[in-house]
Amino acid sequence: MKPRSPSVPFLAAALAALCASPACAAQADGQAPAVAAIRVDQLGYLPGARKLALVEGRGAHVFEVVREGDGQVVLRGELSAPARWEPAARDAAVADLSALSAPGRYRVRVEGLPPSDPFPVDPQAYAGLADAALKAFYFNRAGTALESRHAGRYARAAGHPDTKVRIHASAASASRPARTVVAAPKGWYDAGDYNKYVVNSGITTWTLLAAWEHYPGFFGARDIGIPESGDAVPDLLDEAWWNLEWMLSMQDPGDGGVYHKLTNLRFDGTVMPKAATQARYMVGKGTAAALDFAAVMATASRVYAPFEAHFPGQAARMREAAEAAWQWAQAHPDAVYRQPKDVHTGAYGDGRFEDEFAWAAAELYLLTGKADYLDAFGRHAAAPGVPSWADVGALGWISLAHHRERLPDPAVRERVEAGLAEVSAALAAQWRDSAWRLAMQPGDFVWGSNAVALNQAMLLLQGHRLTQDREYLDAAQSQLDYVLGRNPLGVSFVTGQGLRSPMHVHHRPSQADGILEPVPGWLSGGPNPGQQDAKDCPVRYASALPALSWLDHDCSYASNEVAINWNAPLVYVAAALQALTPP
Ligand code: G3I
Ligand code: 9MR
Repeated sequence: MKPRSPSVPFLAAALAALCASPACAAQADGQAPAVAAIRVDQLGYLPGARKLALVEGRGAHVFEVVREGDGQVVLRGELSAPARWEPAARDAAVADLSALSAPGRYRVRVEGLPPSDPFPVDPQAYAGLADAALKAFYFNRAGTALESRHAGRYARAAGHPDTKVRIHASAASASRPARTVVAAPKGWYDAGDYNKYVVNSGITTWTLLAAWEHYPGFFGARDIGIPESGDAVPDLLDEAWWNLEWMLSMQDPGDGGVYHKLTNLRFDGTVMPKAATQARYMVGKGTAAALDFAAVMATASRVYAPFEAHFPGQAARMREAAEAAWQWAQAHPDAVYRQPKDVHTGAYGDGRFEDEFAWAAAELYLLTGKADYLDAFGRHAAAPGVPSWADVGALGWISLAHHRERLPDPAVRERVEAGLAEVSAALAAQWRDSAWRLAMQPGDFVWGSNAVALNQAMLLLQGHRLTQDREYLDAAQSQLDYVLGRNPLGVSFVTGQGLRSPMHVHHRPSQADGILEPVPGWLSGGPNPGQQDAKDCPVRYASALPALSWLDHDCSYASNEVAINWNAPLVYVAAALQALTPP
């Protein structure tokens, strides 16, 4: 066990003792007293960005921005009228600092409140964040040692070779009966646990490939220090390839079906990968896994085709794999994954497949140009919504919009553009109307809520890319600001990034490696009033309110775990803002 830094409940108690000033107000849920503060993005802002700070409480009318070092006031302005933000039951006013564009370090000051944290204005404000968030995937590579020249003090021995994986009874087929031994090495560990799940890998890998497709100028120039850095391929594609190779081995060559997951029967203890030696199984086969696999392989076949010299034969291999999985899904359109009685790891169970059909159809159309696939998209697609592992419909819309010149006629093109524009406009309206300037609604604070904020940002960015409307970019910026400290907890939710970041994420390597600081670059799941882990936690959450229900304790898998599908939109959004914000 590593020593604990002050956890949220501890801080709350310490702050309660100070709670005599006008800046201090009892919180509506009566549990934790709150000290009002000025909340900023702890990583700062790009010079040309819309820069919003949040001033908690009522009573203040004006703000000023002071330069660190010489104490010069460089900007003065009026605050918006304070309004209630229900997810935290707090009042807040907005300070618009956008006129501040000279690189430097600043603080916001408002009478009656402590000055804000210092924050930079920096033309590279999020480049290091995008690198760290992508490097986190390397740190979660299964089946390989992490060498100190790439992993620094987080170097570790290899674990989970996955060269002898048993077919579980739930996944048995004629050519691969139960207990057959197969190999499926590599891939990324899903999260704080050491299992590998096709459904969650699907949206994750696609989101990284989309980041590359949309912002090649940004990613083409990055060196994140992985073993493949310096080869002829961008690091992002090298990193994603580690997972694609594993995914390919999740397909049953006998019938084209795809195993749902490669897993232990029970979660590992809190140990390093090498010490986690339970038997591994291929569990289940289902429609969601097959279609997510088909969509990712079709996307990857398209994306890796220009790198044929480096990955000979792989684009063709992935195309065949994608079409075989699609065929399997046609024959098994409602194979719901059901967790077998003896399996206790993550379920990623989903009973509705229209979104998976639509997504796979869109990617297969873009790859093959076959009209049947576009017809299938038309039949299955519903209006796009904020993506999550269980709702992948929007991903197909985004790919079609990016490649809209390949759509056969203007009517289809218009439908795709209008669908994305509509959801972006709805999210922008939520952002505009929110006291916290955040599209998040109370119901969005679910398990992995920080990724909901970032997936909303990803959709807003599609609106911006389609219409060039500046408001969508500004709204996406606000979503990232929220994750990086402009939130009522005052925490930058990415390990190692910002002034106060999570120290006790639910992530087995971070818990077991004996190093005080967690593995860097990981997004904490975020506030989740579901508190499904309360029974496993020795300390209580400080608040039940949606935006405050977060625990920086390694017990908290429901609010403070890390996961690949949450980090992928962080990579996407950090890179997008870096690439799209005008200077
Ligand atoms: O489907 C219902 C929906 O109808 C309802 O409105 C909503 C209200 O909260 O709940 C929805 O179900 C939720 C489900 O996710 C789908 O979003 C459950 O409450 C919620 O408990 C469930 O959480 C999932 C969690 O596993 C538990 O199964 C998370 O989304 C998912 O990210 C998380 O994933 C785990 C893996 O299983 C194992 N590896 C770590 C990973 C991250 O924690
Ligand atoms: O460590 C597990 C984490 O990765 C999962 O997201 C979570 C929910 O499925 O479960 C965690 O494992 C816990 C288990 O569900 C209940 N007993 C305690 C385990 C970890 O502390």
